[in-house]
Amino acid sequence: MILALIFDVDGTLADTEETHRQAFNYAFLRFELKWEWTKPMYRELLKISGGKERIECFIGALSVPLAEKARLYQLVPAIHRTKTQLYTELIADGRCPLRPGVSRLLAEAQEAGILLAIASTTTAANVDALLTRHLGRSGLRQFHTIACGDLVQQKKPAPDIYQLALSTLGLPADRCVGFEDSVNGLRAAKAAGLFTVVTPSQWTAGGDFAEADLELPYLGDPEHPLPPTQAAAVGGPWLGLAQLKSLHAAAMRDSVSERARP
Ligand code: XBP
Ligand code: MG
Repeated sequence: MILALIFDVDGTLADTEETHRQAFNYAFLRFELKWEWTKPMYRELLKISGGKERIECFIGALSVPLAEKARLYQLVPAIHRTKTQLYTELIADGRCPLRPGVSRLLAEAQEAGILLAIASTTTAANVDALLTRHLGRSGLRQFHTIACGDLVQQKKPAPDIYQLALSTLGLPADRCVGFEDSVNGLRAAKAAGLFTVVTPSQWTAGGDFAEADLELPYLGDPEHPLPPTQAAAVGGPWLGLAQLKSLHAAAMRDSVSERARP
């Protein structure tokens, strides 16, 4: 039985990382730093969860004197605040639509009285900007719990943000489903004990998603039906609540029989 759906944000609810990348580069310009994160560089940097941590990792790899590195490290919080301001302004114009099937599944869950939660590495301001833009002010209130950003020390792939979401929901992991787009996110959700659906984005496609309970190109809806192979695996043209419940129940039965095996 599923009592809550817990969604990652970036790459899962919407394909936002190109906008993050642009916001980082605009912020670097504002600080007169001659840094530009190209798409190939950003794909690599995305392996580091968290924008501040990503900037720090980038600084660590720069060939500059130690004193200059120390000066740059001091600037990271201010650079990241500027980046977040720029990102929320960019998101406000609707450039990052919700991915196919997200709105549909959120509505189905609400209709069925299933709780909704967020477990994201990004900041609360960024989550607000995206959800408000696409779901309106009431959109934020659809979510019982928004666990995000610096509410936890250890970011994904550590399970902390999912454990925070679960404890705030007051639900056990085996009654919840996680939705992710990245290997870091999948590892975090699985380490928290969640049945996890992965819908890789353009930035995370090709990752090792072997431990996912279900991997789909997107959740799907009448305008964007799943490809035949995935539709057959799911038991319908998109991942509806009924299909999800059936897949989750089968996985729970398997794990019970696995544990019972001598
Ligand atoms: C993805 C991340 C975030 C974003 C940038 O978060 O790792 O760091 O790339 O946002 P999610 P910040 O867990 O939602 O996939 O600069 O606010 O960190
Ligand atoms: Mg993500």
